[in-house]
Amino acid sequence: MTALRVVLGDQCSAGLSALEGLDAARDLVLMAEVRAECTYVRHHKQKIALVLSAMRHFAEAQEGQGVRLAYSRLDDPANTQSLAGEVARAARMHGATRIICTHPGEFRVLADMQSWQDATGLPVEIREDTRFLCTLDGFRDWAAGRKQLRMEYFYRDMRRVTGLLMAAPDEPAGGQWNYDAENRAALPADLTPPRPRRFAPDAVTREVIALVEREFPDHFGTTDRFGWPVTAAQAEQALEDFIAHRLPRFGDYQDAMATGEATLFHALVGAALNCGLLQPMAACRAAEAAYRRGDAPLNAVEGFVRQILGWREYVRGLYWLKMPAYRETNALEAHRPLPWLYWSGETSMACMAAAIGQTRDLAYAHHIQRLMVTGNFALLAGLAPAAVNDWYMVVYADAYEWVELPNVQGMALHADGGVMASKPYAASGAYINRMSDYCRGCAYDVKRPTGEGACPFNYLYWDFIARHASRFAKNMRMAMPLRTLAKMDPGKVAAMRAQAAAFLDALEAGAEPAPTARR
Ligand code: FAD
Ligand code: DLZ
Ligand code: SF4
Repeated sequence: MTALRVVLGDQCSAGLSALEGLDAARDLVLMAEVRAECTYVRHHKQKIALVLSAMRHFAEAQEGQGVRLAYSRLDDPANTQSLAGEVARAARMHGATRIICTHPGEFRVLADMQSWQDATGLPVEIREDTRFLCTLDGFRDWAAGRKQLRMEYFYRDMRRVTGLLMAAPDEPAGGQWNYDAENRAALPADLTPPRPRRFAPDAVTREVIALVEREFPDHFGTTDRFGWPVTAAQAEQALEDFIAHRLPRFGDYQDAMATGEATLFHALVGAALNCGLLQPMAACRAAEAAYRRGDAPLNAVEGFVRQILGWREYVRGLYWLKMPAYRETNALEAHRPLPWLYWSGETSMACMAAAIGQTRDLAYAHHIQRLMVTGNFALLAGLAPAAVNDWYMVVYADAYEWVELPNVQGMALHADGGVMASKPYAASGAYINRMSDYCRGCAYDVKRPTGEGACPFNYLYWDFIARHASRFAKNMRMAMPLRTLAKMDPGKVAAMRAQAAAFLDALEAGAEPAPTARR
């Protein structure tokens, strides 16, 4: 009996369920670099380099422990360049009698995996992905019979179940479940966030980067500033660096943005978590330990734990609960194509240029840039969800559909009609001005609602509210902007709406109208 144990590129974890009970003398672990996974969306070059480097390092570590490995390199002429092809080839070549996998992160890959039994004639066992803290059945049970699937209540249950940041079985540490209200400060001018630790590419990563530049030269992004952790040991160091230097202020400045500051006090651990180099419970426990030692305040630690124990688990549960229909939702009937500036970064909007520019260079933008800059623009402009999802899947090193789709479809675009968020995260330029210094260096004037040099986020915001006024009429949380709109001079509203249409039509035609001098 030879079990072929399949480890995917985002499953580089020693404790992976597919490896449980491995018989080192008989079993074989298959890892396959394949073109199909590198191109089903045209991932950022750094993402491909990260995944392939993590795979090669993981394979080397497994071999070091005496595990028999079948490893398909991307440039091996015999490589069939698909997961199904490589599974069938390895099963045949090594006389496998069964196949063992861990549940994948994407619906598309699960469907593929479910076809391997027929394709190979071998039994295929798909095991639960135990790296997540809530099982898929556990999430289904939680969701069953609820009218609303709000993250906050899921998160509280997860705190109770795991005991993370709990003073007693039903008593959260500090007496409050959520310190979000304390996490909304802008970055003071005299505070420079510490530079996050980055990892210079070793020989394996350099080889992979050369491969990526050769095989995928047209993919988005640059590899010059590649600094991602590519082993579990490096991921652990990245986490330690965050806990020691940025966690204490993570809470205060979680929503802040600043020119030239790509990371601020964020953890920069999403990419390592999502490809399996770092375990979510280890990250939460390390943050909790910093709180218990008195090294980090509760608003910071609770904020961080909420992102991982709450949001990360919640979006994964929601994805598997709602797919495949979730991907097709378009509640706001948004149909505009993605403007070219999302790829070029060439725009007079300083906030958009900053978010897209660093995304190209680092395959990273922090949450508020993703949600309130590029996401907010896409929402206000009525960009088609499919095109926006495609962009987010391409551009970030941490992008996998199970986490990308709910964040884009549910959180940023409100395309799911409110399953995830009770109101759209729509904001005018005033929000960006409050939370960042971008507007100070922008060619547009954030104080102007309309007319020459007006900030596009302003007229696009009111156009959005007016466009969806009847849809939002029953939503109590939208009452305030609707009241403000009703009190506005109809001539001003008409001017903003006309300017929004002209701006978007010009973007669609490929040219952003010149902002004209403001100062
Ligand atoms: P931190 O802000 O330091 O947070 C710590 C960790 O918490 C993250 O690494 C992540 O694992 C988790 N986390 C935080 N927020 C979320 C969230 N909303 N959903 C799930 N996990 C969360 N995250 C991805 O991992 N992959 C994506 O493809 C992705 N796409 C996004 C698209 C949009 C439009 C938005 C609004 C958010 C998206 N996020 C995504 C969530 C979040 O922005 C990133 O997890 C975060 O920016 C990663 O950087 P970090 O490690 O510095 O995170
Ligand atoms: C993202 C990715 C990339 C770029 N390449 C590979 C690969 O060559 N081989 C592989 O097994 N996995 C890869 N992955 C990760 C898969 O796409 C991932 O398993 C799915 O996105 C499901 O989460
Ligand atoms: Fe962005 Fe408007 Fe501010 Fe310019 S003025 S940075 S476009 S919010």
